[in-house]
Amino acid sequence: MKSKFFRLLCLVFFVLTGCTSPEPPAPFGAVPNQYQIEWQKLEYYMFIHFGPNTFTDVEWGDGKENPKVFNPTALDCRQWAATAKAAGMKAIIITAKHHDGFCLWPSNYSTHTVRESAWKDGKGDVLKELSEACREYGLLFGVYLSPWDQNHPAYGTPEYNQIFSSTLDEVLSNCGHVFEQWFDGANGEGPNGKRQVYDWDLFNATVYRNQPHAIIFSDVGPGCRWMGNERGVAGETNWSTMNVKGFEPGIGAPPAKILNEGEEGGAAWLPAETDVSIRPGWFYSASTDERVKSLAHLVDIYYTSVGRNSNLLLNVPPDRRGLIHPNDSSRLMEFRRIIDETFAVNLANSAKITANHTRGLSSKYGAKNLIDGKFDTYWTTDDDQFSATIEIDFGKPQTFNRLMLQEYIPLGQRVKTFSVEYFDGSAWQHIKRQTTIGYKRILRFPMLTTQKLRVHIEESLACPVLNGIGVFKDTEILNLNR
Ligand code: FUL
Repeated sequence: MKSKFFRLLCLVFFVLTGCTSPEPPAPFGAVPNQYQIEWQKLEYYMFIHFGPNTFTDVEWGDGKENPKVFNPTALDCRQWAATAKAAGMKAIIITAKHHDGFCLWPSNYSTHTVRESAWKDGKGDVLKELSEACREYGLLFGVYLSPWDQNHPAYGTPEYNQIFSSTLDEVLSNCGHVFEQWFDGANGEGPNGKRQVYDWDLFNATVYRNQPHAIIFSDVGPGCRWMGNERGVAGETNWSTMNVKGFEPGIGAPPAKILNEGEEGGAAWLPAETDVSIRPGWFYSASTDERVKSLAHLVDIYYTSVGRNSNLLLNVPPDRRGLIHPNDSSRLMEFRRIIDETFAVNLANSAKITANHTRGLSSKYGAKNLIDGKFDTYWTTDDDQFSATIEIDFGKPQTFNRLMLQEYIPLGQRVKTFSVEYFDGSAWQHIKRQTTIGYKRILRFPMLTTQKLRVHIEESLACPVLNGIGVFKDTEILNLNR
């Protein structure tokens, strides 16, 4: 009785004072599905290129190689998983079948597989071992399969599309949960000199039939998109939206600039994934043992991928023993240390954070949500407010050189341009003007000491919705202050 009365009183109070929170903003444009949101949060994971090429020192085998060359002497997928985990990665994607057609599992649809190899007397199955190792280490498991197959006799005939679809069925029904299906769009000639007309609708349908939640990677998705180069450099402007109508993976793909930058207002939600190798090639070669990317280069790639609204798929190719070489693993550990140290302390967390516009003046949408560490709470403005300023007052001078911003992507990507300023004691000084934020944007600038920082959202396609802000000082170990 008492509580009923209390509730009534509250209602009267809210109606009289108009204190009820306004509705959240409506989603804007193309938005991610639940699985694309979860995928985006992975941020950083491992690519593994492994197969006959590892043993023949080529990047593209021609499908005529003797399958017996595949013979790792100490293959240990648990070592790969342990390395990925220790590097801070969340998943592993492996080349189950590369352009040479060789299958890392004993496929019923090919005679060019581990079964025909010398490894474990033909009784081995790399996919089984790796998917189990990923489960053991709490990593997600994904597969790369190239439709281009230089070994299969049916390649180049309509029959091959069915064979490739059955091959997908086999892999995707045998390895437990597969978080990502990586489709290489390459389309060269097969053993009979013919190219294949790929049936992408059939391939995608096969993936979804087996793994309804998988993110399908290709030049045009439908889950995520190739970012347009293999150097690890996503566009400074990077929309997670793109128009895919009329395009196909491979030769029919959109121009590299569009893949790199996405398209403002694009009809599909198609976030970028950055694939890049830690070595000059995708496959292991002893000749590149001393050419593992430098720590500074890897850190730079982190900022030009994860820091530019893209996931990072970093290739770490196992050697002929079937182990990740110490030159690669030690570099990964150094890399993780730098990233962990840089982002350990968010100076904004202990600051006073305010905004000149807040939706319905409601604390539910207040600027404090930017530093509460929660994904689903955000700061936003009224529907007709497309620009706003967020101010961070540290209360005392702080020294930093990184700023992280995050948009709440379940409601779409909105911010088009923004600028950043700091207070030098008497006036506001310009630091940077930039385009697009997306799931995560990290700006680098010369170290500065100031008590106040502000971010102007200058142009947004709809009212801005941000759920995170971070201010960091990078570790000075590397002197990467740029
Ligand atoms: C490309 C392939 O041709 C390369 O060998 C590599 O697998 C890369 C990730 O994709 O299309």
